[in-house]
Amino acid sequence: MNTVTDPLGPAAADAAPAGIAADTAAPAHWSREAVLALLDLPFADLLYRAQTVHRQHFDANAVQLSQLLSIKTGGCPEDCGYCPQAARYHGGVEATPLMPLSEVVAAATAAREAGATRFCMGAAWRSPKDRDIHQVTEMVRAVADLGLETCVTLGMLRDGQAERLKSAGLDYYNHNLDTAPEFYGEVITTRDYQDRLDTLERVREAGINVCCGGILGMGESRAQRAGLIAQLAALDPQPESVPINNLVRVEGTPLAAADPLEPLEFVRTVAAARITMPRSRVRLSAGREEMSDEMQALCFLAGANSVFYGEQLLTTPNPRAQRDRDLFARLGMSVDAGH
Ligand code: SAM
Ligand code: DTB
Ligand code: SF4
Repeated sequence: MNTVTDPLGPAAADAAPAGIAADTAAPAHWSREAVLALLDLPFADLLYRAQTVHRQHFDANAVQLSQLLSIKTGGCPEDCGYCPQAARYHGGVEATPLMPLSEVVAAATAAREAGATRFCMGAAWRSPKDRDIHQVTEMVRAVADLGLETCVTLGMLRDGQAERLKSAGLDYYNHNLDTAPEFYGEVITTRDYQDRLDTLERVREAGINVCCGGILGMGESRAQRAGLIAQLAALDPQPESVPINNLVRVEGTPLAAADPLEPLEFVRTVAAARITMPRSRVRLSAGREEMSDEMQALCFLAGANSVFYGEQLLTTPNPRAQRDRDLFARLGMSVDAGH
């Protein structure tokens, strides 16, 4: 089978490395074992396969840019072990009330001018109150009026709240599964996996696009990374956006001293996300500030085709826009409008 001389050329889609099924033979349902078998592949075989799948569904040289804004910061009652916004830890984040609409519009306007196409507003809530939803719907309308795609991440939703967001024109709701089910309780105890799945179901039923991913580098095993990817790929329909975060280790949080994930292991997991969710936007998310340009380039080769853009994530730093633009130029990548 290994007769293709240019593995990234157009013929690549016709051939797969020896012993690996072509994409057309990919299982409709990805078991955790099947995902683990991907993660266990020789690195070049895994990346070849991810890049092949990527090219079947996307322009491999284009990246979509989403910009984050924390509209309500800190003071959160939850105990997510990674999060600087949990009130019970001392993550150095000052709690602020919900941001006024005018400041949100100013930030979204600046994001659009810098080249972002999606604007994602995050709130440090366990779940929003109905009056919070009212204020967020005004933000969604105003951001949509600027011609940006809209995304919010507000925590768990109750019946009817997703519908109100949809009516305001919301395009995406971000709600992460974060890790494998059996590792979840090691990181978060104030809600369970089923709570997350229930909110995802409400979002889906309201007709909003789903943005759902996880965090790597929290001390999970490779098998547990496979468990996360298998859970994400089993969502039916699959999430339109899949953010893959590398843990930002924030002083004061329980995970501040977690061992950093080996960079190639992160790249492998991005490749597994691409192969198992071929039509999803796979977003290289938190943790880019500490990644080398070379590691990011490998993530794009593995099928990542979106990033969080702008110098701030929610409360922690992100690469400056100019560094990103320089990197995209060096890689010959263009910015695409996304979908
Ligand atoms: N409070 C809402 C919730 O948890 O669903 C929305 C905001 S929350 C900050 C959004 C996501 O950010 C979390 O689900 C988690 O995946 C990610 N996140 C938070 N802190 C992080 C960190 N230190 N490193 C990487 N990702 C992080
Ligand atoms: C996602 O998966 N990552 C983003 C977004 N969705 C909301 C958040 C990353 C937060 C990183 C830590 C911080 O800046 O507070
Ligand atoms: Fe609260 Fe969300 Fe942070 Fe968890 S991740 S502590 S729910 S803001």
